[in-house]
Amino acid sequence: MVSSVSSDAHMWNLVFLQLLLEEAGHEVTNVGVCPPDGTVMAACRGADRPDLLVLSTVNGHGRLDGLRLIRALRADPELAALPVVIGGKLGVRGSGDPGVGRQLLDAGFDAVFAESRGNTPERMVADFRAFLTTLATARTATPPPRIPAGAGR
Ligand code: B12
Repeated sequence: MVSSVSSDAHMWNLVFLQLLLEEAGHEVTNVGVCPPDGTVMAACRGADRPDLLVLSTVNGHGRLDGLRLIRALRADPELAALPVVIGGKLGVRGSGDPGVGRQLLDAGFDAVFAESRGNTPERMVADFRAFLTTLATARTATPPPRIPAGAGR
């Protein structure tokens, strides 16, 4: 699932990520721009629960919006373990604020892809693809749930 954050009206970053994920063979729901936190959370619940929530934001308020949303997600028992990443231009300086990534990871994101002078979009995308591979490997490596002795007889 791909989504923006509540303050962010930029759309092409979402379209870009949707196409990137679809080209890699994933089915993608695009929640769209400026979604209230509750809309993102509702989209992730129940039968529609995604394997991964990818947040993208470029207006510079990603740190604030991202922190608020990840805290709400991690505080919700149903969504606390959902894999969630965030990426884009996360600070108002465009080139990135030092420390933003660490703060977002500490708050509960599984990965942060922040554009900065040393981290070009090309490199972010390469890192994101590597993350997807790691996530898929971890999922297939997880042993199936153990069936209690005597069950199903
Ligand atoms: C088009 C545009 C707009 C349009 C958006 C229209 C629309 N429907 O999308 C409009 C006019 C509405 C707009 C408004 C604003 N904008 Co504007 N906008 C742009 C612009 C020119 C292009 C954005 C774009 O479409 N890029 C194409 C997409 C495909 O690329 P991208 O967004 O850069 O994303 C890439 C990477 O960041 C990365 N990526 C992004 N997300 C993620 C997530 C993950 C997980 C990964 C791995 C990678 C990744 O991958 C993408 C492809 O490489 C940029 C400047 C620029 N040249 O980038 C400014 C820009 C993003 N805007 C900016 C600003 C400040 C604003 C406003 C606040 C301006 C204002 N004062 O009103 C408002 C904010 C409105 C809001 N509520 O969000 C700034 C943000 C600065 C910052 N972060 O420090 C920019 C960078 C301009 C600038 N240089 O100052 N904007």
